[in-house]
Amino acid sequence: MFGYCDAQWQSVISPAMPPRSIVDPLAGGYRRIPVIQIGADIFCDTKLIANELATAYNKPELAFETCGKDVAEYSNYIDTAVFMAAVQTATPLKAIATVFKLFSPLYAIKFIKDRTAVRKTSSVKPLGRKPALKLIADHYADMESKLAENDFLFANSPSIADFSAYHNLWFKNLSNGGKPLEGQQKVNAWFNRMSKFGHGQRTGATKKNAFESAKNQTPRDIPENLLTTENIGLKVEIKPSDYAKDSVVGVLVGENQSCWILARETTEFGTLHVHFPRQGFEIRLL
Ligand SMILES: N[C@@H](CCC(=O)N[C@@H](CS)C(=O)NCC(=O)O)C(=O)O
Repeated sequence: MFGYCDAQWQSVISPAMPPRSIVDPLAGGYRRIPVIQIGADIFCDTKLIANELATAYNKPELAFETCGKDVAEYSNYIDTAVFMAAVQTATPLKAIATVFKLFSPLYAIKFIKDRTAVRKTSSVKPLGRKPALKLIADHYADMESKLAENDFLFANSPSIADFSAYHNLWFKNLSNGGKPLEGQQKVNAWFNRMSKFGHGQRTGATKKNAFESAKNQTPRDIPENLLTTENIGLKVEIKPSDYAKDSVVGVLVGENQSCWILARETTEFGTLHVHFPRQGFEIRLL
């Protein structure tokens, strides 16, 4: 998406599992990747990241509210059902072998322990490998038929649905050495087209850069229409409702039908605003 927008951005690499010394102090407990930071505002989950890009680069096709109902539903299906199926398609042995190939033996063991704990607290019922393989095969077949009509899934230019679909295939390619799909030529050609967007104007950044930016800026103003509900000002916790459900505590300072904004007071950075989409997340009054 950053490439498609030709966005200027800075990348901070985080370890594959917590503790994540850069993200943790900023996001305040939300453990999932990716997040983006714009000064003292932290945006959790791809949905909100896409919204920020859509607004900053005038790409309504990337935002859930403006991409159209079919696109939003398809993208959401891929980000939930297809993503969960995709991670179940490897045999346990192959998954373990990949982890040991990527990490040192000690880190690999810690990583497997971490993911086992995430799985135990997950509310997503595992499909099982066979049904997962079938769901993925059906998904590729569906993409192939969509791509018979257009260069991208819903039109001749991409939308958020294409980026949702792309990351699953990217993940698959990573673990199978980039072998093209058999019998899905249009999906393979689309994958190459998508890859060409690249990553935009990316430069590397350090923990120091990220922390200074949070410290030296104040959160941006909250639009009036997010300030109208009776929950504003209450202490709450927000967490994902599916898996990796670590929560963030703060004061609710913004709310509408699609997002929540939490204020966190920190000694290190002053006030930070952490933004969450409502879809896939839950809130609890404290
Ligand atoms: N709906 C989230 C999903 C993010 C997600 O599941 N990220 C994985 C890595 S790809 C994760 O953070 N897993 C737990 C962890 O690594 O701590 C989004 O789109 O941002």
